Amino acid sequence: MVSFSGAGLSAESGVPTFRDAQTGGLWAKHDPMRLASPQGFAEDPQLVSEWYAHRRRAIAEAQPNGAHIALARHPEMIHVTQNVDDLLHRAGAKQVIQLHGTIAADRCHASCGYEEAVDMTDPPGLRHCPDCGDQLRPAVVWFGEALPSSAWTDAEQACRDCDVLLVIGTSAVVYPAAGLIGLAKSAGAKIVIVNTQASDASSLADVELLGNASEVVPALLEEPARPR
Ligand code: BJW
Ligand code: ZN
Repeated sequence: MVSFSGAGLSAESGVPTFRDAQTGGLWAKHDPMRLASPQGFAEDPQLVSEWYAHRRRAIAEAQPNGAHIALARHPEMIHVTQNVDDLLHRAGAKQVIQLHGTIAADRCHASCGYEEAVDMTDPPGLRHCPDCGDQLRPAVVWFGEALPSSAWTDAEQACRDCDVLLVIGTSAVVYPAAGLIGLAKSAGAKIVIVNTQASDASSLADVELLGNASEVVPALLEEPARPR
């Protein structure tokens, strides 16, 4: 079994999902789709930097929920995630593939190769690359940018090889990541979806379980009680 997760996995830890992020709060008037793009960064780097600082602090305060913990209890599982948070790692998961990078590091916007971990509790503001002088930016994948090639290759392999793809908390609208569900299905895997509502992947589901990830995933993965 391989898991393929999105923002819904971390929602109950208090990390807002991408497509619900506009409901209320300080950042309600800003479109996350715009902020998470090279165009948004070019237009207003200070705004994008402040948005990431806000999210980094929120993630630093968040704790893994029951779904992260249940997934991490299966060391044989590969976890392909679109999430940039570190909650699967903090739950103890070892095999995590982050398709959209990590919010826990900054990298050089000019792709000179410079990358450094950031303090999530006290995130830095705008800074320049010590190697080439370009701007540093979060080590995440923005719209229009290529996914890290080794993460993508490993994720494709995992999805081709699995018997069951457990799809958790994703709207399945962002590509190429969402295409992994169809890839797994074409390769013969059963598709099990956990989401609070129907998603763009619903038509591919062999089993669709509607509910909160923190309740459904532990119930699904827990060891059956042994007869005495
Ligand atoms: C619960 C729950 C609970 C809630 N329990 N469930 C037209 C067609 C196809 C593709 C394109 C197109 N036009 C443009 C594109 C390409 C574009 C794309 O896909 N756009 C679509 C929006 C149309 N893709 C790209 O640009 C990608 N790159 C690319 O294509 O490169 C080409 C290239 C090749 C070679 C060289 C150069 C370029 C890159 C995509 C990067 C996405 N990045 C983001 C931001 C990351 C950084 C950050 O976080 O700041 O990744 S966008 C955002 O969406 C984030 C997420 O990982 C991603 C997916 O969202 P996710 O996780 O599904 O979240 P939500 O909010 O959408 O859904 C949450 C779900 O949870 C919902 O279903 C809820 O119901 C559910 N839920 N609570 C269970 N408690
Ligand atoms: Zn650089």
